[in-house]
Amino acid sequence: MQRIALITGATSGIGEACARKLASAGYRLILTGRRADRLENIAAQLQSAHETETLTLCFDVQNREEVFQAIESIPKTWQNISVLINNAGLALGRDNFIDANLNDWDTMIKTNVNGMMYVTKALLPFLQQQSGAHIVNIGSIAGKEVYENGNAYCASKFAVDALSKSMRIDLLKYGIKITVVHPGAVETEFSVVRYKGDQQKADATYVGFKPLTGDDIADAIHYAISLPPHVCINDMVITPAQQASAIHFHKQ
Ligand code: NDP
Ligand code: 8X3
Repeated sequence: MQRIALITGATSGIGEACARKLASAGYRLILTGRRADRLENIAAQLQSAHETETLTLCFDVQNREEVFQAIESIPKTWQNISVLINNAGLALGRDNFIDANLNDWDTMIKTNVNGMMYVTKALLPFLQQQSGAHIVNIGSIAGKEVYENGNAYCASKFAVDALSKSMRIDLLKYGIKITVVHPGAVETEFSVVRYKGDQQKADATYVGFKPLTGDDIADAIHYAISLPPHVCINDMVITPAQQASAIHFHKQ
């Protein structure tokens, strides 16, 4: 039987790459994000490339009611979800604590932390029914090390790390595997969002080294969710070969 995976933040970057990877591996996909047009485009592309069956759900992970309504609306034929990829997330700004914008802080915490918790909580009744269910959370190297001006983004990703450990313990008796993936620099729309549309600043992030791509992360996730039932990768930190920590790069 085809496995069903639900991917949050499938409209771009790592989430979209996961959708393409899992489509090529024969999954049925529930794709979520706020941009409905992008979801429909990607679904159409996957249908024509791999005959992938998709269900698209448009909601904001920050909004508890929207999350629960969307997930409760999943039709019966789509409820056998065995993989959840909690990927939706963002950074906003890179400001000193003293200058930081409070709305940016709220949005990061509400998206990266509350959003991940709401989606997971809403989906657990479905995941619990599946043997070998697997939750993959996208953390960050910023959730392993704090860097200057990283403040709330780092805190949100440290929370993803802590929640992943907590889920692994609480969900152990339900046989649900938890893997957390902590990428270093991946070239996606992440920096354009972080710098609020300043493309020059975004591009500068990746100058002098070869960043990861969404596909690199999707390949690692596919590996983790394809392992035999008795094997669980708990934690993966994946950086470009030219990156050794959140701030150490060998640029050329
Ligand atoms: P992108 O900006 O390319 O993609 C982010 C995705 O998250 C989009 O699909 C976006 O969809 C979705 N999203 C953001 N906010 C919300 C929301 N409120 N509700 C629903 N969906 C939302 O960035 P990446 O692919 O790089 O980021 C994916 C994850 O990887 C994030 O959690 C990020 O923190 C993490 N990460 C990224 C790294 C990088 O260097 N790129 C490194 C380490 C971690 P839409 O706008 O349509 O809602
Ligand atoms: C994204 C990586 O180092 O810009 O999570 O915070 S970093």
